[in-house]
Amino acid sequence: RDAERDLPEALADGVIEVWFQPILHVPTGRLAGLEALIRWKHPRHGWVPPPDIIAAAAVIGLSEAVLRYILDHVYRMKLLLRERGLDEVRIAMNVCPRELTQTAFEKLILEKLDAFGIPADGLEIELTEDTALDSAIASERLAVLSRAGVSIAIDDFGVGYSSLSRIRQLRVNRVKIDRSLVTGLHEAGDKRGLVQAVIDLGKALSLEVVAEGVETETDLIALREMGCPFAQGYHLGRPTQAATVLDAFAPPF
Ligand code: G
Ligand code: G
Ligand code: MN
Ligand code: NA
Repeated sequence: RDAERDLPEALADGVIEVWFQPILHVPTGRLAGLEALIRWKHPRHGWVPPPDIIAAAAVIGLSEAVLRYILDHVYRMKLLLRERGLDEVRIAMNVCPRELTQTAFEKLILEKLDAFGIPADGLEIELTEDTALDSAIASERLAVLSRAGVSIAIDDFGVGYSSLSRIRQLRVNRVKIDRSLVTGLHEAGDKRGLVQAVIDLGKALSLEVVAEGVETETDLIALREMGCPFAQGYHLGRPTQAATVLDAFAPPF
């Protein structure tokens, strides 16, 4: 496939970008975090879906190179946030099961945290699927990161396989409620019950809860009433380039 053939050059030329989407603290509306999302606009085929980029990298043996690339962008953004007094804004990056088992990703992450002088709790790992977390090697690697202080989040929570015992075993700090349960929340009674249950679960287990897929003000108001601590979605900010996010949330003074 073209994506595979053109990936090395796209990495070398910096054509691949890392964009960021804001995560807001619901009670105050303040910026609490950013989710890093890889973006590649191929000159002929247009936007390449992120999972295809990750899969292409694995096929041609560039998984580690892509991970390093994303980490460099994430850590550079952390430094920019620090310059603007936003040290407490945590950056989350997505990690899929294959990355967990096939690359020495915990070493890479910790090495680079050190090199950039960034505290481990400034970074979060979003586990995009939990299927491979059965593997001992994946949980051991996550445990290494967790012990170092890196935050662990379960993505797409509520539609996957994550059990409560798994959450404890993996030392999860945060759950992100899947957007299919959140979008249109105000008009659907059943969704509201599920979302409220996760919010309450978070309080009971000291887990941070993020509602994803907040697309309207009415959904945001409903979440605020329900006591949801964090939210993310197009209504609060779309994924954009680093400079755009900084202009919106951390303007120079
Ligand atoms: O950003 P977008 O909506 O196109 O993302 C589609 C999917 O790709 C999401 O599930 C997201 O978690 C995943 N994704 C985005 N960026 C990355 C990345 O850098 N690494 C991994 N493993 N997945 C990513
Ligand atoms: O699977 P994951 O949650 O990592 O997917 C993240 C992707 O979801 C982001 O890259 C973004 O493109 C998409 N996304 C973020 N907010 C919204 C939203 O409010 N609505 C929709 N439809 N997609 C969103
Ligand atoms: Mn995610
Ligand atoms: Na998600």
